[in-house]
Amino acid sequence: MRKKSFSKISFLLIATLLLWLKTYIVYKTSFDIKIENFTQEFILFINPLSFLLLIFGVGLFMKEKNRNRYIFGASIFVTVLLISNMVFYRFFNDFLTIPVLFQTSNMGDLGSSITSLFLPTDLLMFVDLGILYWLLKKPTFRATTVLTRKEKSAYFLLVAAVFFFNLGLAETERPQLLTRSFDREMLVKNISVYNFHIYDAFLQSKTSAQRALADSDNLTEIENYVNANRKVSEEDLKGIAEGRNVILLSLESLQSFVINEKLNGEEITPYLNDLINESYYFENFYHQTGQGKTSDSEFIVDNSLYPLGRGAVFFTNSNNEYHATPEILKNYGYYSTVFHANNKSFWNRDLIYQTFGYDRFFDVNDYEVTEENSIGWGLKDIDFFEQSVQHMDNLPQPFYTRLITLTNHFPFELSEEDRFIDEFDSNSKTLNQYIPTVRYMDEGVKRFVESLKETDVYENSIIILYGDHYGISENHNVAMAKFLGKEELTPFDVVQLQRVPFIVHIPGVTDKNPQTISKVSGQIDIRPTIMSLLGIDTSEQIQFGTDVFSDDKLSFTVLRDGSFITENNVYTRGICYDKETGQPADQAICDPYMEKAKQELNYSDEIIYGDLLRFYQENAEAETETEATEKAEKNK
Ligand code: GP9
Ligand code: MN
Repeated sequence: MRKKSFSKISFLLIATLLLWLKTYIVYKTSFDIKIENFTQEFILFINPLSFLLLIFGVGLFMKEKNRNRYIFGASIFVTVLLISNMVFYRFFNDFLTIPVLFQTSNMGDLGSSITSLFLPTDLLMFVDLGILYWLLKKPTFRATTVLTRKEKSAYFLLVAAVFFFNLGLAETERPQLLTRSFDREMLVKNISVYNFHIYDAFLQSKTSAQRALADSDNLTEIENYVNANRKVSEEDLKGIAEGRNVILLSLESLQSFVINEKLNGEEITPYLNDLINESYYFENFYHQTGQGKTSDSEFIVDNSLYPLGRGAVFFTNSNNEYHATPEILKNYGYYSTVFHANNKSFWNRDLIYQTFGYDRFFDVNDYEVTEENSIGWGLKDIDFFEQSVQHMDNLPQPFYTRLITLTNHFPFELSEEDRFIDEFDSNSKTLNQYIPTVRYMDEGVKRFVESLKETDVYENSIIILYGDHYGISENHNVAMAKFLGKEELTPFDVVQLQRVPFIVHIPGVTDKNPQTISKVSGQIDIRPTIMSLLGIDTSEQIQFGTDVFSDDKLSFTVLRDGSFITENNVYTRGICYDKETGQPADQAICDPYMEKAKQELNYSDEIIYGDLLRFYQENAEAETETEATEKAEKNK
């Protein structure tokens, strides 16, 4: 655009500049956004620009007189949005979302203190508006001429260019930013607080529409399906752990191929191998996560529903009605917590844990995190476990808790002093480094269980360990083939690599009679198994899994991409494989399970998209309130 064009929009440009600087100053002074390098700082700096140019640019379609007034009005709007986030952040250490605005419990906390959250320095937020108002009155800035069509097109092309430049840069820093790794801080850091609100509004309207179209009839059919597939047989272990604490260890990126495996003569998971000899170990257990990775595994474990095929359900449907394990266990006197030394808003955990009925989330702020005890994603596992045990000692019992490890996370970084085993030697740095970080996590688990044994918690608990999802993606198939001593990996091998360890350790029970169980199962079965061990009847709950100790449990599980595994076969990418040979088998063998696999995923999706559990009648519960209260009394 030529000089003349610029003078036509000088008021717009000044407004943009002022709001841009103001936003950046707010970023640096009011929010705690972690910056790791210069590129990230640069992204943070430029990210408000595209939105500001866009919102002010709407004014270019207005008549001369209205244009600058509109821009001034928009500046007020943007300022109010910014102040709202500042004030909200002061209290919750988080950014505003639409669901949160309607979450009464959150707002109740704010309540009367809202006025005290304003600081005198907040008045500085209006300084630029004062300047703009003054300029608005000045004849020099009066927008007298309209922009030509060409000039307008050039303007919006420039806005788009700025936006895509920003997004492109952000994607290199944080791949799959919008679909996979979701964290509000990460989004604000990369695409600006404003574009984050647009994204939030878009998702909100999508879920609202899907919810509005659903009714209770949709649930009846699903209930019939779930009831028809329910296994009701009594089995030995039912109620064996009644009243005990439940300690779940979510082991980051741990796959089964490292279990009982050696590198250069050294065991990769020496402690887990020992623990397996005192536990029930499931060698054909699969993760069922999608894009939501760790959060998806948490969702499955707490609900026995499948995660979504796209996006992370923790984020897309956090306001749904669920009947998660903490909520059910509350009736039995249980106190529920999660321990995870990361940002509480990562994967929207802070909000969805409330929805699930957790009593307490020990997030990064509950831990002593220093330069020395951190690596990669944050607090090292050994320190995490050490500090968690201290918190755990003070929990009211019985409790239901999950500890989520972090060190064995891509890119699998480790400091020299924590390397207890060699790296693997292949063309994949990822797989090479994975081995020592797995070994380190194994050491963390060992110390955790050992220090637990020193408290009175151990004897009165059951410990359940599982891998949350794969750690080595298909991009490393060549290196993986080398590790497994195979020529190359077929789709069959890739499915078999989705096996993650599942270990059930019941002190006083499994140490006397350890077992390795080959039946096919998956994360979806964890909740029904826990409930059965605790002797809690969930026969009226809508869940897709089955107690793995039930004799009637089918040797079958379905992965989120529609692949499924049976006793003798693996079905993936349209081919039915024979497990024994790894070769394609007659399609007809897989046929009987095809419909079931599809139906399970579809029904689960329907429940989530339609928020169908809100229609579910809890009064049909098998155990009456009084029975539950009696048990709760006994558990105390
Ligand atoms: C983040 C941790 C890792 O808090 O759970 O998440 P992931 O990337 O594995 O889903
Ligand atoms: Mn994970």
